[in-house]
Amino acid sequence: MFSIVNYNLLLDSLNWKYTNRYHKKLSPELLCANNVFMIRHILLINPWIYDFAAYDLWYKPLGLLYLASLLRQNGASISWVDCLDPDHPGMRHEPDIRAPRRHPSGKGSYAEERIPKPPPLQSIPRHYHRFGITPRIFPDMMTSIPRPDVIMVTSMMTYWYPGLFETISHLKTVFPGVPVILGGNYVTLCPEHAALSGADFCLPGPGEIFLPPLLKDLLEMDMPELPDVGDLDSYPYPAFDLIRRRDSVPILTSRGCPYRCSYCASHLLAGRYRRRSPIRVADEIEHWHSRLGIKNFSFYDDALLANAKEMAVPLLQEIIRRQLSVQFHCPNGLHLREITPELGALMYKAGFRTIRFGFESSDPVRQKQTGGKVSNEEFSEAVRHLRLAGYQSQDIGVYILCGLPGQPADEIRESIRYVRSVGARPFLAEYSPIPGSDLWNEAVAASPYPIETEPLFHNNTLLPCKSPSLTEQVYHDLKLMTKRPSETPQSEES
Ligand code: B12
Ligand code: SF4
Repeated sequence: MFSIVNYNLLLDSLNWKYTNRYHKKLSPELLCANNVFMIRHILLINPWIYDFAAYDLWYKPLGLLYLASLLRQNGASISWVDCLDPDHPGMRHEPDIRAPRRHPSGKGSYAEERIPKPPPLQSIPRHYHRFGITPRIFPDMMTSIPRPDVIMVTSMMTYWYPGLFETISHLKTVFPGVPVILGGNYVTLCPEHAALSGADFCLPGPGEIFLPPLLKDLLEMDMPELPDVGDLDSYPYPAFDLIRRRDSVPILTSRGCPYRCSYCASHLLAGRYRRRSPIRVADEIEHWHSRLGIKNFSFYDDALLANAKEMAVPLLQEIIRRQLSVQFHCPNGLHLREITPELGALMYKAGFRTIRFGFESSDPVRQKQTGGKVSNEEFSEAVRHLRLAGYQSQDIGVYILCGLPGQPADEIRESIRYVRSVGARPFLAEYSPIPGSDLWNEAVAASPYPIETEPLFHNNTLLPCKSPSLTEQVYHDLKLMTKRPSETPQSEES
């Protein structure tokens, strides 16, 4: 049997920190009692978001849905609770909560309720909300769920942890004694803080690697049917049948990222960069399209267009060849450097509707410091190709980082001007400091907030590392500047 001690060694060797408050309480009786049941019943939970603002940009808890498939593949029975569910029938009995407004493409608002700010955020002059279902309907939802053998909770943004803690506290009331395993990005990025969550196990890193030995230890559950983490084609499709609202499906063609930008934590999250076969990705898209009638897909890749000849180009050719009438959305920044006339045309023809690119800054020094993803020349070339392919300026969204440590407001202003002059549409991406990223120490030094000990201050709404020149008023003006109608690119002026 894989013991807890070996398990700790495995995690240590991979540099992922692990906390376990539960194993001390495990008794042989508990293990025996659990052994009586051959089918393990596992409850999976997507927790609430607590934040100043939140908007659903084609968001689905993809990691947890992948884990659901793997657990099913190994004989577990799954119950699913999504605290963000915009269509939960119980919410009809909550007349004071406005129904979420949804867009047919799959984005939209969540139900929301104003709640008191956590003490560290008291001085921030903004309202704070819980997004998703109300806790009032939570106990009722749970009555239809048989007592699980184990509960698994996912996490995303580090600064969303209050919603997570609340979820775990409710679970502990409804199902006392059932072990709760917490995983996901927050746990990987803030393992020490996650130990305060009330979960019995905090498991960083990809669940498919670390869950099987834990479930073996905890429940004597064997998971012989596991994917090869080096071969993404061996993964089953995520369990989308568990999701009530099937208006869009997120797709991952790869895990990890071949780049290393200074402000990003990708290298800590998904391991080494690896890709699926483009034909298998097209098969998955066709599967959801024909099985569930899905027309809208969002890509969650860190670097969808990297090595385009090996993934994006053959994938889009295949989508076009199969005549799939679908639309794609890329709220996560794409790589401008990869855009050729051929790729731009394929994206347009295959149905790429929401396109956002990571540009970050027009300042060449900043470009170099942050990772050298794209130069100004490459950027204007890429925009030219996209416009020739049929995209209008308004369609070509370009992220500009705002609030980096030591970044003067003038640099952001100049970047907005530059993006508009080239014929694209600027979007501000407010910087969120991420533990473990190369920029972290600089962020800690620049921030007036204790970002090392309090993840609430990673919230990009606070612009937690902004330089003194980026005042409230200046930020407001910059935001307005991004909203002006787009300009004709200089090259097209007669
Ligand atoms: C898709 C995505 C988005 C989407 C959708 C998010 C949304 N809320 O609507 C969009 C583009 C909108 C977005 C926006 C932003 N994002 Co974002 N995003 C991602 C991204 C690329 C992918 C997440 C994902 O689904 N991955 C794929 C699945 C398979 O992985 P997973 O969920 O992590 O699951 C695996 C493990 O975590 C684990 N696991 C998961 N659950 C569980 C549960 C248990 C029990 C166990 C054991 C294991 C486990 O196993 C799973 C399978 O391997 C991540 C980067 C990344 N690589 O994770 C950034 C990331 C989460 N985003 C980040 C940031 C900075 C942002 C923005 C602030 C950017 C900005 N400046 O505007 C905004 C904030 C928006 C907001 N308030 O919602 C940061 C995190 C910041 C933080 N402090 O936490 C990340 C990590 C990227 C980075 N730069 O490093 N984002
Ligand atoms: S910002 Fe994007 S390109 Fe840069 S390392 Fe992160 S995921 Fe990769």
